[in-house]
Amino acid sequence: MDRLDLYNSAVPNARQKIVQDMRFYAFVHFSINTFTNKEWGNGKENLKRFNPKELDTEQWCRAVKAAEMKGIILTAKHHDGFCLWQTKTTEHSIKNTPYKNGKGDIVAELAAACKKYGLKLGIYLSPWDRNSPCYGTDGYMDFYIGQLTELMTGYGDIFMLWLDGACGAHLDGKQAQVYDFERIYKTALKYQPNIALSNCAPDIRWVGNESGKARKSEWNVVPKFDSAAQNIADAQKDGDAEKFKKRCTDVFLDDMGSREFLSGYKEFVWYPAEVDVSIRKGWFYHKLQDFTVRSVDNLMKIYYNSVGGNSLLLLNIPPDKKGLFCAKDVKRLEEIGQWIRKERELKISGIMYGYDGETKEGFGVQNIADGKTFSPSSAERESYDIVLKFDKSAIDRVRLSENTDYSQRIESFELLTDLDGELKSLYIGTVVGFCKIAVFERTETDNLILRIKQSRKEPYINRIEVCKVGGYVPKKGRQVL
Ligand code: FUL
Repeated sequence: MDRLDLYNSAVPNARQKIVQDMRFYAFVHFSINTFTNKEWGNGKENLKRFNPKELDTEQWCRAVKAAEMKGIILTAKHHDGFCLWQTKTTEHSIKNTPYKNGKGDIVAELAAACKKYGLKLGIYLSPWDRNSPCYGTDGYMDFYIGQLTELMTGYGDIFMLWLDGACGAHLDGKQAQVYDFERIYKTALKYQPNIALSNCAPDIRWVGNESGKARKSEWNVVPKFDSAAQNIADAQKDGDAEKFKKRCTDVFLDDMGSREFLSGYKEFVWYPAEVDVSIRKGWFYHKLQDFTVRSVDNLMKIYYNSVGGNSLLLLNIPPDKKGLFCAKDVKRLEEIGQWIRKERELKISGIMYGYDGETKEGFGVQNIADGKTFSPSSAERESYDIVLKFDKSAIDRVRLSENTDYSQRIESFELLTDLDGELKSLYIGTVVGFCKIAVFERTETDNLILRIKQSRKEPYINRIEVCKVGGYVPKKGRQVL
């Protein structure tokens, strides 16, 4: 096996593929912090304050669906240790609040609403727990696994377990916990075989910031770093940002997967990036931050940068004290959803010609978009051209995907068009992966050439969609050559 075959042998597992197909999903930070106006609670809060009188998980689902997101991850327990479900593991839970006279269960309410609206449910269960007396002792893992088991067995299918690495045990004068991550993963997978493990976990990689930025070239095939999860968690323990950066250089590197970078390593894994960001300044709701709700342009820029740049997008919307998403946030979600849907409707049909110029039967533009894979008739060559012909239209974007069962192979590509015998370059790109959206200058034409200039052996494309103008163009999001 040569080096390129070795890289190409890293492919997504079934659980990663489910999330890759979802691409865009929501985070909901809701807890006692919502009522105390904090981002990090200390675990000593008076639970009588928790009483979301109009809580409506269906309202959350409608808004999330309107934005074309495919699931919701709920903070079942944040760092303060307060549990939103009827747990047997602690008294620090919803049963000791006035909400529904202690009989409420917000995980159950959200699970039912997600089912009704066709959304997937994910769970955030903070490893760091500022309330549990056993945190930092040998007994804590049993306690945590007990909570995880309740959540994994009582609420139907869970698509993702989100393991936050944040920890400030020193703030409470406590010993930092050494987590048994293997045990956590095993427990989750035992009850939820389709669950993807994210953040301090092996399936989905934290992109390395919370501001909505993916790298210019986001690779899925990266070196197998040693116990990355524990590294991240350990590094966050003492809250020293510089130390944190040094200890988990892997998630902060600009280049995690180019051919040059990979040449220094021996083992490789499929590890797609997830961009987590809040629609507002904080992760939790604070009235004073109502003015910080991101603009449509900012959200669409994040969308094109992440979903359009081979990454997953996890967008947080925090409910207020009533237990509802605010009108402003709901409006934004509707607006971005409209743009996302509109782009899909602008897809042009036409005929596709293969690398050797021949028309591939059954591989019209439509068909390739339906998930069939276009593979080359002859293996290795200098560059691979695919030509699309369609009725003359003004176009300004192309949506591409590789069939990731063959790994992520494309390293460099260009979009061109033949204008009366003259080739005009429209876009110059690097990676494609499971989703690339290339937005370029409006051009009137009846053809498009996808030229794959460098790839790790022959590329396997399963989507080329040319779109007419009319889709969203972020202020700084169009490549002008
Ligand atoms: C961080 C946490 O400390 C924040 O409160 C939030 O949950 C964010 C998603 O992750 O590490």
